Amino acid sequence: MTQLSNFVDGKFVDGAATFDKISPVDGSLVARVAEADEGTVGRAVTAARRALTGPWGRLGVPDRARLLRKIADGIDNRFEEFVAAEVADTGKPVELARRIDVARATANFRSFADIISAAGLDSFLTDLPDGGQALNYALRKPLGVVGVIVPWNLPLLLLTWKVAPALACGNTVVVKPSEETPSTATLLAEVMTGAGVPDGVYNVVHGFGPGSAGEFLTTHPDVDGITFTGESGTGAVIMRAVAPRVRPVSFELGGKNAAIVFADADLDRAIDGLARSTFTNTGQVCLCTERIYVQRDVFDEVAAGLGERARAVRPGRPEDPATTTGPLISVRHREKVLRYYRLAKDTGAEILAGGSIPQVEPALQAGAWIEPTLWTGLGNEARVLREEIFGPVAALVPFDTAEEAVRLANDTDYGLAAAVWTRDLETAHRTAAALDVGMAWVNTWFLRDLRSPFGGSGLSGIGREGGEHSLHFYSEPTNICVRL
Ligand code: NAD
Ligand code: 6OD
Repeated sequence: MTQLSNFVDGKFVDGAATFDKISPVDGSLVARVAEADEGTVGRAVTAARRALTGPWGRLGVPDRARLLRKIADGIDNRFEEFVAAEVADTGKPVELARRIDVARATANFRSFADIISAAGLDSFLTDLPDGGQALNYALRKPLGVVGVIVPWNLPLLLLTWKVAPALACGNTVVVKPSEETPSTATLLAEVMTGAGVPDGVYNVVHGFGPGSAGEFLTTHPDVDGITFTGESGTGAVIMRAVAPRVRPVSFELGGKNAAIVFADADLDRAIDGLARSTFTNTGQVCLCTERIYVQRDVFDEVAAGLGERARAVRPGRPEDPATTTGPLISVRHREKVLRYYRLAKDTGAEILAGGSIPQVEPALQAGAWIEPTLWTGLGNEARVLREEIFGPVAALVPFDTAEEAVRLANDTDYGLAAAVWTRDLETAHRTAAALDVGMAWVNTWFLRDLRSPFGGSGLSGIGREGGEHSLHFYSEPTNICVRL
């Protein structure tokens, strides 16, 4: 059985208490994890503060970029170990972990090495009323000690999406991975050491939220900013925790994402895209579609095609090449998703596919398996169309005009992502621009250029990360004005 420790000031340290990480595949024990108490979190923050003024603080951009590339190489050298650790924690198919989670982790480090190397800063030559001039130029300074709190759905991808730009800008980090996925953040500590990242720059504290490492980190007086990905409700709690010290936050929160399918769309392509956007990672991606608005003329065709795709999803062991879906992250999360399945039925939904727990081999029955599910017959007033479920599930609703589709899609408290399926160029651009979301796709889903802004509005978050947008959060410019 694997034992996982906290990582503080370049050393692995245990805590007074431990907790068990349970496999969502079969209910077995994956790891016993050292929980960081308040003292351990405090020591991690102190180490991170000290490291800011040590050798790390004296590195210039080219040296930091070189280190980021070495970290990416270090992950690549142990690629299959990272895949195995991510799969053990989440139960996702091995192929998915290879193609998305671990591949994106290395891409995050390499791309932020490039982005910081190319980043400029403002400078202005100002003409003064007396005929003189002043030179204004801005310097980029790190924010300082950054608390990084991440969820369990794409653990290493989301962690490196924040740690890479934070280090690129010269910060030090204290990372709190999800209690459900402690493994890859811990493995990354070994890679950091191997790459030559100085002690105290990357620290990991394990534990839960309230009364545990999450709360100790967000309430610590010496943390300069918090970057958080997780539920909107947790974001609100963290906002209150940092408010007395007026610390900056970057929040990537929940979604209730819509897809709009126009009658002129390439329907095979749209159905394929909808199946991916609804069922990928067992629906546990913040960008997943949970509301599908379909133009009335093609509603039956799309419903039939997507229903077929839902029934074709194959649950099974992550390493089996025939497996196309893993379980949910935990039996506890499955209880939440099943509550929504029951609620939809009680609200009068027609069940197009799924709705319950699938048949799996006896050895997997203690796992968190769930059927991909589709509903019709409900409108936006139903709770299952308003609240984030975070499972492989969507409701299909018909519409007649483009205006109605946009109104329905925007009728939500969330504002993260949406997808538009159409062959008509004007419809595509007009609809995408009218959607109140941080990210809209046309005839695709999940495609990302790491330089583009990522984030949402409303309950979906505060701020944008990605490319230069990340640099804005992870650095503090100082403007210097020189009278010439
Ligand atoms: P969560 O909010 O329960 O937990 C996320 C992290 O916060 C975990 O590490 C957890 O231990 C910690 N945490 C919980 N309570 C805390 C507290 N009071 N103080 C400090 N830390 C605390 O979310 P989850 O269930 O792990 O992840 C699923 C959620 O994440 C979904 O809502 C999903 O939409 C969202 N998500 C959003 C994005 C995005 O980019 N917008 C990406 C992935 C996931
Ligand atoms: O692609 C990304 O960078 C990103 N942040 C994806 C988030 C997925 C949410 O679950």
